[in-house]
Amino acid sequence: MLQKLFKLLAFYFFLCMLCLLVFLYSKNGSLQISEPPDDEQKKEQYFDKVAENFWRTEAPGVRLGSTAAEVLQPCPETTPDLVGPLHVEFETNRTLDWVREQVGSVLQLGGRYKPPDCVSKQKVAIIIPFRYRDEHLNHWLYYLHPILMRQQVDYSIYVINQYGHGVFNKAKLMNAGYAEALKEYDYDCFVFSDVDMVPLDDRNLYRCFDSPRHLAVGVDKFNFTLPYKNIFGGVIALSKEQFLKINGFSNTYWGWGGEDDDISNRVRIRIKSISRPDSLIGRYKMIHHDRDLHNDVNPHNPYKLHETIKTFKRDGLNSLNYTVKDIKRDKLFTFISVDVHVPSGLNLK
Ligand SMILES: [Mn+2]
Repeated sequence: MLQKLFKLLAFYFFLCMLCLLVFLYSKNGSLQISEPPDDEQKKEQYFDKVAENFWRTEAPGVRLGSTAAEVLQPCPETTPDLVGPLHVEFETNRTLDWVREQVGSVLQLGGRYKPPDCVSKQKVAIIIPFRYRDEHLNHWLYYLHPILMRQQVDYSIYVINQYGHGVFNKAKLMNAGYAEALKEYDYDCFVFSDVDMVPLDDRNLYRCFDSPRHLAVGVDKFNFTLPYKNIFGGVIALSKEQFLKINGFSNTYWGWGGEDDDISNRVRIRIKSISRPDSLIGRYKMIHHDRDLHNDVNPHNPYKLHETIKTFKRDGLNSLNYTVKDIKRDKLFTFISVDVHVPSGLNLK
C-alpha cells in the first residue's frame, strides 16, 4: 500500500517537474535559468526584460507597445450583420463612378476586402466572365460588395473579360480567372458568378462547402424553381481542392450553352454530391437582356455532353492556354482581359 502511494507521489513529482520545465522553456524560448543580478539598476533591467518576454510568449500577435492590444479572433460561424431578404431593382441608372462613391470607401484597390474585426476562415476569389456588359456589372457591384462585407468574406472581385470580338467562351474565361487569381493570393475558394445574377437574400453565403455549391437555386426568370434537377450554373462555388479534382471547366465550349451542364457532369463523375441553400434563401434576380453579340447558341454543344466522361481528364485546367492582354485595377474590381485563342474557322451552324 505504502509502496503504491510512494509510486504515485513520485509520478506526481515527475509530472510537476515536467510542467515547470515546459513553462520555463516557453517563457524564455530556451532552457536558461539565470539568477537576477545584485546591482539594483541591472536588476530593474532584468525584470523589464522578463516582463517583455512574458508578453511575447503569452500573447502572440499582440502589437507590443500598443495600449489597446487586441488579437483578431476567427469570424463567427453565423455572421451578425445579415439582414435576410433584400430589395433589388435594376431600373436605377448606376454609373461606375456613382457605385464607387457608394460602396468603394472601405475597399482596397482591385475590389479587395477583408473584415476589419475578425479573421475569415476562407479566402474567396469571385470570378465573373465578362464581355460588353458594363451596365450589368455596375448593378452587380452595387449590390454584391455590401452583401459580401456583411457576410464577413475575405474576398476579391475578378472580372475576366474576353479580349476581341471572336466567339465567346465563358468556361475558358472562368478557368483563366481561377489561374490568374491564384497568382495573386492564396485563395482556397472560388465563386463563379454570371454578371447578371444578384441574390435576393444575404444569408446565401458566398463561400465553399463540403460539396460543390450551387447558389442560384431559384431565379425569378424561372419562377424561383429549379428548371431541372442537375442544373449547376448561374452562381456556383468550389473549393480549390474540388475545382482541381474535376480539372476545372472544359475549354472547348464555344458560343452559348452546355458549359454549365458539362461542369455538372464533372462534379457528378468525380465528387458525386452538390450542396444548395434553402430554396427561399437561394433566390436571385436576373437582369433581363437580349442575346449578346458573338455568343450565338452553338448547336454542337449539347452533343458534347455525352463525351464529358471521356474527355474531362484531358480537357480543363491541365490543357488551359490563354494570353493576358491587360490587367486594370479599379477600386471595385480587378479587370483582366484575356485572349482565349478563338480557333479560326469556328462553325456555329
Ligand atoms: Mn444571362
